[in-house]
Amino acid sequence: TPRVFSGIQPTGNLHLGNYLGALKRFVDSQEEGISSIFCMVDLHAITVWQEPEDLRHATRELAAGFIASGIDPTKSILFNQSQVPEHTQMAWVFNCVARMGWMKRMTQFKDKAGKNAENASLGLFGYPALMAADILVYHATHVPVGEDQKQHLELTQEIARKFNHDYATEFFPVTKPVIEGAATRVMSLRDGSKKMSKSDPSDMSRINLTDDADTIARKIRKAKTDPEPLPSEKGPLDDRPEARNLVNIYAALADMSIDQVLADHGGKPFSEFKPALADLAVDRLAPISTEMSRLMEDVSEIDRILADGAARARQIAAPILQKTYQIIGMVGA
Ligand code: AQP
Repeated sequence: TPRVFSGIQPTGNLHLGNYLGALKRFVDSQEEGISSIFCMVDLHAITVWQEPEDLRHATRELAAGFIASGIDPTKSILFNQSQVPEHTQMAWVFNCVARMGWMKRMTQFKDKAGKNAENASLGLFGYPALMAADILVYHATHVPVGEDQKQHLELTQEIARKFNHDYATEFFPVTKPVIEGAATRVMSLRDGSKKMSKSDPSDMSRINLTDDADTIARKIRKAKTDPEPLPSEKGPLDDRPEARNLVNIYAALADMSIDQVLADHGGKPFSEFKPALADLAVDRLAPISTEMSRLMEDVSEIDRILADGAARARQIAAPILQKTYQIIGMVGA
C-alpha cells in the first residue's frame, strides 16, 4: 500500500518555494486519500546551529504553515521529528550502512559546508542518513519534494538496496521520489540562477508565507526580469530564467499548465503580467498567512496536535525499528 512521507526544516522564513515545491503537493496527496506522514525535521535543523527560542518558534510556526496550507492533522500525521526517537535509532543503523564516499558526493553538504568543510558538524555530513531513516522507518513508498532533494532521495534508495543486500532481505522498499509540477524549483526573485531559499540574506529574493498582501505585491513588482514581453510558447523561456520563473510560479499557483499561462498572457509586457501574478499570489497566499497568525495565537493547541501526531507516528515506526533490530541481530528485539 502506498504511504507518503515528507519533511520540512523548521529554520524560519517558510517561502513560496517550500509552498509550491512541497506543502501544496502534500495537500494534494492527502486529498487523494493516500496515507500521509509530514514531519517538522527539527533534528535536521540543528545540523547548523539554531538559537533555541527561534527553533521552538519556527517549529510551531511551520506546523501552523502546514495546517493553514490545508494539512488536516486528523487525516494526515503531523509531528516533529525529535518526539519520535525511532528516527535517530534508525539513523544510527543507516550510518553503518551508508559509505563515507556516498556522503562526500552530496552537493547540499558541499554547498552548506562551504570552503571550510573540516569545521562543518558531523550531523551535517550525516544528514542524508537521518533523512533515509525518516522515510524508511515508515516504509514510505512516495516522497514528494522539490528538485533540490533528488540526490538525497537517490541516496535513500542506495541505503535501502545495500541494507536489503547485506542482510539478504527485501525488508525496505525502494522509495520513489515524486518531483512533479511546474514549481519543483522556484528561483530567487532577484537572481534566476539561484533557488528561492530560506537562508538568502535578501528578503526581496523570496515571498514568505507570513508576508502580507502589500509585501507580496511589492516583491513581485520589483522581481528581476528582462525587457522583452512574454513569449506565446515555451521554447524561448529556456534562455530567460527570470521570465520562466514567474511563469512557472503563475502556473503552479493557478493549477494551470505553462502552455495555458502563455496562451493567456503571451505578448504581454511584465508591467501587465506582474500585477496579474501579484493578484493571484495574494489571492492564494493571504488566507494562509492570516490562518497561520490565528493558529499561532494558541501554541498549546499546536503542541497538542504535534504530540498526538508523534504518538500515532510511533505506532508505525516502533515495529519497523524492532523488525530492523531483529534482522541485524540485536538481542531483545
Ligand atoms: N526553491 C524551492 N523550490 C521548490 N521546492 C523547494 N524546497 C525548498 N526550496 C525550494 C522544498 O521544500 C521542502 C522543504 O525544504 P527544507 O526546509 O527541508 O529545505 P531547505 O533546502 O532547507 O530549504 P531552503 O529554503 O533552501 O533552506 P536553506 O536556505 O537553508 O537551504 C523540500 O521538499 C524542498 O525540496
